[in-house]
Amino acid sequence: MQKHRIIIDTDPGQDDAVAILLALASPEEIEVLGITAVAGNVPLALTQLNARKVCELAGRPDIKVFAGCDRPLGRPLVTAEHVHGKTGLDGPVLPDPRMPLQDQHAVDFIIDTVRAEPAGSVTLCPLGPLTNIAVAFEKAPDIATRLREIVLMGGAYFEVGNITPAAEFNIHVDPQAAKIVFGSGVQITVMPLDVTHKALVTQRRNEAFRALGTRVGEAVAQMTEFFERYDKEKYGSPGAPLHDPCVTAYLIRPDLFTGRHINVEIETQSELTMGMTVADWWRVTGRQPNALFMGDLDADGFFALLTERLARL
Ligand SMILES: [Ca+2]
Repeated sequence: MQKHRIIIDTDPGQDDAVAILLALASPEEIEVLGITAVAGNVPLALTQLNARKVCELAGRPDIKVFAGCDRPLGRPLVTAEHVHGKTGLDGPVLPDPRMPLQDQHAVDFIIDTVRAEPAGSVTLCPLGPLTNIAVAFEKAPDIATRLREIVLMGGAYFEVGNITPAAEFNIHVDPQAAKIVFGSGVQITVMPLDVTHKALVTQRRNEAFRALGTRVGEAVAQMTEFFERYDKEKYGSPGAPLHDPCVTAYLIRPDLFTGRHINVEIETQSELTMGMTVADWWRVTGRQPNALFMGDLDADGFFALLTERLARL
């Protein structure tokens, strides 16, 4: 398999943190070219800080972290402290990072990197609202054809929504950006709630993180314990859904996931359904497929991979 050379675009977020840790623990399959932060779960000042805390937790202060857009394209920022806590990374107490934030804007880093690397070699992995990616496409339309692919967490079909009855958080926060990305012509793989709500940290899976006996294992156990309170109460589920790690796990073990190549359009007009991913799962329209929309995963295989990889850090 050709190694994935990725830019992680993120709004940490406990599940973002685990996604980043999984990528940094998997150098055979994944090379992280940089991490770009965006406003989402919490404001940008916290997401860029949290991204650096996670790199240091992984023992990788050499990773370059960039701050990007601090608000969606055409709407006020919606955040999710009710899920992630005040810091966005509540649970473990992680020290303030000593590694610097890069001076360059995240959008310019994305553009420069995609232009500088060989065509077809860079994959974007958005784990938050798609603002940075859309702004990069608007500013530099040439980069879309140079990407290998985009693998993102966002949207829902059968699970419909989590931030509103009709929309998933990442897409709802910046639907205009999502529309640009889904219309970009780039090969897109989507990890919607339909998949991520099956990646649940049960008691047994949480204990496996803690049993690693490492600082990373303990931190991930504490993050998922904090994160699960919300979903347990809301859905009555047995634990926290690890949304974003589905993206990085897919790069390592695509065989754990199944989905359909279908058309996905983004609702940007209706306030009632703003940010809904209108996914043509049953192929009832003649619209051209533009995304590999995942529907299922092997949850036990996913957690076995995650635990095995986190043990390396
Ligand atoms: Ca996220």
